[in-house]
Amino acid sequence: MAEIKKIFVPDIGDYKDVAVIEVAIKVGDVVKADQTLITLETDKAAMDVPAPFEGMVMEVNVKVGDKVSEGSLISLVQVSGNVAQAATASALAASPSSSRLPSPSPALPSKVGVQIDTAVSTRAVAESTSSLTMGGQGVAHASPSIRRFARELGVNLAQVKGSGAKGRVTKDDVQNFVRQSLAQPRGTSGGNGLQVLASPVVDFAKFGAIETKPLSRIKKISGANLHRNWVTIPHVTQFDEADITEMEAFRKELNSEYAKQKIKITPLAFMIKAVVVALQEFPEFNASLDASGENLVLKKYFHIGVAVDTPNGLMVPVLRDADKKGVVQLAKELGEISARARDLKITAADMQGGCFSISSLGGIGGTAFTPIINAPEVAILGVSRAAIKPMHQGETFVAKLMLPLSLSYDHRVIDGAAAARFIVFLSQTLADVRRLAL
Ligand code: CAO
Repeated sequence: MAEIKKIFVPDIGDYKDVAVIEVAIKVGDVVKADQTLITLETDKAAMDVPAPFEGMVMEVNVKVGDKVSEGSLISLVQVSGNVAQAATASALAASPSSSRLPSPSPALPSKVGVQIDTAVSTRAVAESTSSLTMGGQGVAHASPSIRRFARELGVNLAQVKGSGAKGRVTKDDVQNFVRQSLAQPRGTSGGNGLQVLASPVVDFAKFGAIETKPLSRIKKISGANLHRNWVTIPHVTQFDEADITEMEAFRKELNSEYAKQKIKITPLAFMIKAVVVALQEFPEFNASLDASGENLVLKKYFHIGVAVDTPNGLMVPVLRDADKKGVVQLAKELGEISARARDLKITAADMQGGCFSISSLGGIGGTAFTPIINAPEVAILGVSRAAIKPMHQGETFVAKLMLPLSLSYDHRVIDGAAAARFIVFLSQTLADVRRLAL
């Protein structure tokens, strides 16, 4: 024998038109006595309205955002057989005109739901009032204050394991849940296939002697930026070699000429100038994505960042208006700004406003590397050590000084073909320094 009963909003004190902030049931759910049906929120507190008896939900008559008062209809619930007798014996006795319906299949609840009796409502309301102050959501049971606390922290209580009486979620449970979530590696995200394993925690001392040294402040800051850029920008690196045989001869001439002025002209000064010429030819490399990620901001100025290796870590000061300066002036400024970076005399402003960065490891060695883009820039040039190589020319091999270039670019903005054109243009410019004057 089954019976359809109405559940109304019980006595909620002096409150009227209270907002429904959560609906924890749907048609077809089997709810247990005391299980939360809905949560109401006044300006002072959140209140759960629990089911006064066990049964199957036939209709849900409220939705999130509705305003309800005492007596508003929440749901129609079918109470069947022994459950009804045990849970609501007195309600049945007081409702002689209750509809007695055959047990519906879950697929037909709405059909059955229209044949209800209004006379049971008062008793249902009275029963639900008794346990109004405590409630639960699905398997998560928690007091209104804990539910509010969890809501404020954005915690879905259904994911929190309760350690209190009868599995109720406590404040500690919510706090522990938040702690554990924060301890997860950054960048972890569910549902999009990108799952990052937590780094293994190893007791290195088990394997031999160790010493722990804190990272420098600069390393911590640059590390966080490098990590963000590495995981958020789809990088591709394009390689090439530039024939700088002539450039090197010219550089040496200039170098001896300016030695008395204590200006050291390294290949990097030529590189800065050549990069500016290439940026003028390919404006999408002198650009950034805007905050929406849907527009490219093209810059009409040419500020070039240069990675400087300092004892405290990597810094990238910016040489401004490189298009308006000659190679000698750029060499002079490069010497000054890298010295200031090494002496930690550089300011935050010195490192802002860059359009494109160059990272030169040519003074140290190596044949190629894959530099990380300095966001919000869209490309970076890595320079490795020049070496003399036999290059095929006409019918023979000729010794040439070849400079390895590595161009990393943001593939969201720059196509592979454009990157190849950029680096070929750059190589040609370096191979014929007269082009720097164009
Ligand atoms: N091929 C061959 N020789 C090169 C060269 C190259 N690509 N680049 C520089 N050299 C030579 C210079 O001519 C100089 O030779 P001399 O002492 O005989 O005159 C020597 O190498 C040292 O140059 P330098 O490193 O002092 O000067 P620079 O202008 O090339 O670089 C600076 C300046 C500040 C960029 C550099 O000192 C530096 O810090 N480089 C490291 C950048 C870095 O860490 N990048 C990695 C970032 S990503 O992790």
